[in-house]
Amino acid sequence: MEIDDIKAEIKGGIGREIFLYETVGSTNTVASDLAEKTIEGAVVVADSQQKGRGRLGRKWESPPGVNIYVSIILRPKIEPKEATLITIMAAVACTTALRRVTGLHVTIKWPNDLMVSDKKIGGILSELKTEHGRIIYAVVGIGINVNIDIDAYPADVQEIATSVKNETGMSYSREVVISEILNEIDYWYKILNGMGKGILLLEWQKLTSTLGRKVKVIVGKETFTGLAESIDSEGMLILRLLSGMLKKISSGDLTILK
Ligand code: BT5
Repeated sequence: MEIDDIKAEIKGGIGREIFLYETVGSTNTVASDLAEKTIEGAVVVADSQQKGRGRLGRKWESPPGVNIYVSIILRPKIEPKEATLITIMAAVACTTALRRVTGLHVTIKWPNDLMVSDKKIGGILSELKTEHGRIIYAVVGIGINVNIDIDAYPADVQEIATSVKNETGMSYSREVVISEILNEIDYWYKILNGMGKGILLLEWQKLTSTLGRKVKVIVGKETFTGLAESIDSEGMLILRLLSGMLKKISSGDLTILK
């Protein structure tokens, strides 16, 4: 990975500072450690991760030489209860960038999955530090399967995952994909921080494959089934339960039912 090839294409504040590592535990952990010592928009990139993380302590497969593992340090001017909007913002940015570079019909599965057809091509892990009810910083971690041959993953991940190479038959420059993502985040982050929450949510609705579908959402020990009607102004999913009642869900594991 060539840091100069990424930097040459950076247009705004996101990625003005880039920390590149051969390998780390998790780029999110490195970014959290740096967050209060560096500028907003600083980015951690690693070629591989030893302890790549998904949500709820799940493992993120992070082999070297083929994929994207980046974390971005932000200080969003939003309330902690709106934190899902950070993931919504990153998902819109990644989907737009991936569609443009690869031509693939990437869609967003609420809340944090990047999908091609019904396979996961990437995921987002947003983590927050809050104090006295305010966000001190947010770290947005992005993992994208670019040039990996999916057969190289364990069987359970092979079943649910895909990569840009698996879908297109071609290899792509990770530097190009990273710089496009960072430039899109620069664009959408300004909108989120400005008065543009409504614009962001509208764009998300255009790019999601979740709304209007019958879904199952697992939240801790509970499972809810219903129609995914909309997301609210905080990024919460609004589900029309079979009983006809509405249920707001702030995060969970969502499966689209046939
Ligand atoms: C996610 O979690 O999808 C968030 C993934 C975020 C990864 C990035 S990489 C850079 C940064 N540093 C980190 O340590 N993390 C972030 P979740 O929705 O919980 O999905 C996790 C599940 O996805 C796992 O339990 C597997 O089933 C599956 N999975 C694991 N590795 C995968 C991969 N490489 N591609 C697709 N699916 C994968």
